[in-house]
Amino acid sequence: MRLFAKGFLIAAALCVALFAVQGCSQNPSTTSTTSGTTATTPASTTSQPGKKLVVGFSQIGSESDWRRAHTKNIQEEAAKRGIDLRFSDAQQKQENQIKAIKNFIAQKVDAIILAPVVETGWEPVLRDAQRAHIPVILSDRGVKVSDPNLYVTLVGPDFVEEGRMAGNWLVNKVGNKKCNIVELQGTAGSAPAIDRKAGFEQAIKSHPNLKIIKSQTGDFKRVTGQQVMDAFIASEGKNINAVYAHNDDMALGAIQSLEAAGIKPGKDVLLVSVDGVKAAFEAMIAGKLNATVECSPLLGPALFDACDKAVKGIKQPKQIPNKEQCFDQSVAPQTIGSRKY
Ligand code: GZL
Repeated sequence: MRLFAKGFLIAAALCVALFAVQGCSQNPSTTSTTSGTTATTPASTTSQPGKKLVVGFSQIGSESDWRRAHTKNIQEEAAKRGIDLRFSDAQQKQENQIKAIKNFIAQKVDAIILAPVVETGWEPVLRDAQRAHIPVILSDRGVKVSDPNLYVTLVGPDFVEEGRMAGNWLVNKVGNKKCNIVELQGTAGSAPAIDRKAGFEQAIKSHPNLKIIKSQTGDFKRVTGQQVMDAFIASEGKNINAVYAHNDDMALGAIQSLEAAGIKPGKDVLLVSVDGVKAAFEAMIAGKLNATVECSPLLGPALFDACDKAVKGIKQPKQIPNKEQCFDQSVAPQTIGSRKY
């Protein structure tokens, strides 16, 4: 019996020792090689034929639901395509975007996507990219440059048309009634703020009963939109008949401000905005927002198609716009289910 016990103990000890060795080499990230040494390889190695596209993306920030949806869509699309995306969030500061672009050039990326916070001040850094033979694709906002060859194309909408659609909706809604409008502008100097203002003014120009009585930037942010609306109510009070907000986030801030002042948004004061984010549809269903003009942030596929073509030297149009439409309370309930951002 004693001999058996001894043998059993030795066998058990051998099993433990063997398991310990095996346990280490069973580590999923370690594979044993014929020479007996172990080569550590990452758990999911990708051995893609050819080179991965490396794209630097200078994003403005995360100031709105639209911007956050835009970032998410681009990151997801890059992952789907196996693109090495170098992402930089500029916190809405142009100097941070310029620094990011210089870093992308130093990293010798294949292409740069730039969502420019404002229209001007890009010439020098775009020339740096041109000298480095790195194509620049603009996302959602345009730039003012002396040489249009400093960027390949703009994947983005017609902001003037978006402003016109918002203005036309309000013109049709108020008919001949007096309509004093307060305007919450987007980021000062940005293409959407400049062009959405221009388009809206074009639409109301021939309707003297509609008048913009106050206009100020809310920087595309909900909190700032609320603060500016507080100031508008303090100075204009019941004289306000409508709010035109350059994006839904500021409109939602204005709604909070109106409610705090005991004014019924969507009823006592009409509200029309731009973007078409889900929260805007929820506000329309609640009767607090009257209309929103769509401006899709889901630009990832078109942006990376443009990058692919740019690195292959395929000629592209200077702008690749989206198809957009205006949604109001009458269609919000049956539309919200299909919204993708
Ligand atoms: C429009 C985009 C604007 C959105 C805002 O393409 O640049 O910036 O309308 C966002 O919500 O902040």
